[in-house]
Amino acid sequence: MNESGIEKMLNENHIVHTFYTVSETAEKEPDLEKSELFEIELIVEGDGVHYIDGNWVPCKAGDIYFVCEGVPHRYFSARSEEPLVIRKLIFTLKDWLKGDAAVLDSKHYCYGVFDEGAHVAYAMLNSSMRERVTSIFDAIEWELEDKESEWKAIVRTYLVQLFAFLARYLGNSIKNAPKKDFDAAVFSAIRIIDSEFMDSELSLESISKRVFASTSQLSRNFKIHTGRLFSEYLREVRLKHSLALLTESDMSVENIVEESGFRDSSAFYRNFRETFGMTPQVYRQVSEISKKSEKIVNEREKRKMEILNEISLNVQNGKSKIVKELVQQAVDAGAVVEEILKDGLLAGMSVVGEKFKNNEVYVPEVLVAARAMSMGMEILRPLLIADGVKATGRVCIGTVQGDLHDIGKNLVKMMMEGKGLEVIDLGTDVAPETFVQTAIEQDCKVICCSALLTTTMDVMADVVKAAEAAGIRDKVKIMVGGAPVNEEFCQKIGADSYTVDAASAADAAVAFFK
Ligand code: B1M
Repeated sequence: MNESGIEKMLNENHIVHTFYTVSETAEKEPDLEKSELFEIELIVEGDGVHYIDGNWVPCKAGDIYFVCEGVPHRYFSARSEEPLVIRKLIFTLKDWLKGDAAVLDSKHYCYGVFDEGAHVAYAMLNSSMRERVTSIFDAIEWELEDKESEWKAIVRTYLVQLFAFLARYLGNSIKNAPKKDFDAAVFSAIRIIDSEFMDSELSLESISKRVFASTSQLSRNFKIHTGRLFSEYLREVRLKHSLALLTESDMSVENIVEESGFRDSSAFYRNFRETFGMTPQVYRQVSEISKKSEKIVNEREKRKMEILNEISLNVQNGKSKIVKELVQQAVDAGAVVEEILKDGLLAGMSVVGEKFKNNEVYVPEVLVAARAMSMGMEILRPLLIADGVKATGRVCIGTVQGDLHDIGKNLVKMMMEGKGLEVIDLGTDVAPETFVQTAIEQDCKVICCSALLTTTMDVMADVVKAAEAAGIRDKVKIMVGGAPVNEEFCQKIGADSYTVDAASAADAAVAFFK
């Protein structure tokens, strides 16, 4: 075989896939001399059974198999919905052995297994071994991606490494594997039931014969491995299928009985009623009603999302009046305040912010957007303020000196009021002394400072200093927040609390009064 042949073969056949046989591979690669062909297969995911040379061997992720050409073999997944994933490398031993990289020791190990006439050797790997094998496979794959120079020697080296590494674990040849494994019989029985349940003749007897087990063995092991009786499992599969037909088709009950493999209608009705506590007809009616109400809920949810999206768009376009109406509509459609804020108003504002940063919009557009957002927030205000909540404490809040951003500050204020706090709003551009003076005069236990500019956030440090200078530092808690502020900054300036958003600011303030 020439070099490009091997390259082609390795390249095309080194794939991750499920259920394949060597013979099929050989047919797909007519260039290869069949007797030269070998495979290494690593089970990457899943568990099930490997049927090889007349033997059933349970297999699981981490197992590795060497197989020579002409040995038909097949993998069965333990669960039909989770296929086994097998990484497979096909190569010719003859060609590989020709090169000097093929260290004799490792060659012997391979031959040893094949020469015994067992056709196959397998090694069970623990997780650390499995990791190594996987990494070797990865390395091979990686090498093949960029196979400019010396690729063949490198691939050989990896194979030698792999064989040398596995050699210690090759003791378990297939000859030592149990001839009939009852786990495998159970797995096979499950597969048969899953795919042939509509055959009303399917029974413990008929399946036992097919999986080479006696009825008592299969029945006992079925219970051990699945926790259920064979008959229970078969019944469940049939009922599951009938349920799907009842709810997803308009097939008559008589036809469903037939399609699901039940022997007759009375058996179906009896099983159905025992399991679901009602007749199939009633079940169908109930499911139609619940489908309808689900549809209504979905439509309502869809409409709600549409409104939130419209709110966002109208904030971006600065349409205050429309935003106000839409926020009311969102409330009426059952959206909660947090949703309206986050997915509607704030979503729109953050698009504006992004465009502002990129000079796609300018101050006037941002201002109208901000106004639209504030109008929307007005509708939410009464919803945030719980009825009859008595004020549990007094705080003062403001945006620091030099800073005119007040939307975030207003949101914090609203949330705090919603939690029953009395909030004195000092507005924007607030001097440090004003915060402190207000706290003294109005007996506020918490001072809340908001800042949106990196150039104004340092004013917060002045607020802390002013509180110290006025001798009230140990009597007030100072809370800071706003986009450029973070926990580290809070600690650096000696403030008491940083919170990332308005809701957590309100929680933190309430906690100070407990
Ligand atoms: Co100005 N602005 N802005 N702006 N503006 C920002 C902040 C900016 C990030 C835009 C950008 O470049 N992407 C940028 C700051 C850059 C920086 O310093 N790193 C910026 C700039 C540069 C400016 C000017 C300098 C622009 C100029 O004139 N060249 C100028 C400065 C004016 C001044 O203050 N002296 C300016 C002006 C304006 C407008 C007047 C046009 C308008 C403000 C209108 C108003 O507030 N009434 C405006 C707006 C609207 C923005 C953006 C687009 C939106 C801010 C906002 O309201 N967000 C903003 C970009 C952006 O953030 N994406 C931007 C929604 C609000 C709910 O969020 O305030 O962060 P926020 O509040 C959050 C949290 O931070 C937290 O809770 C809220 C969420 O629940 N939070 C606290 C806030 N305070 C808290 C206090 C707490 C706890 C949590 O405890 C006490």
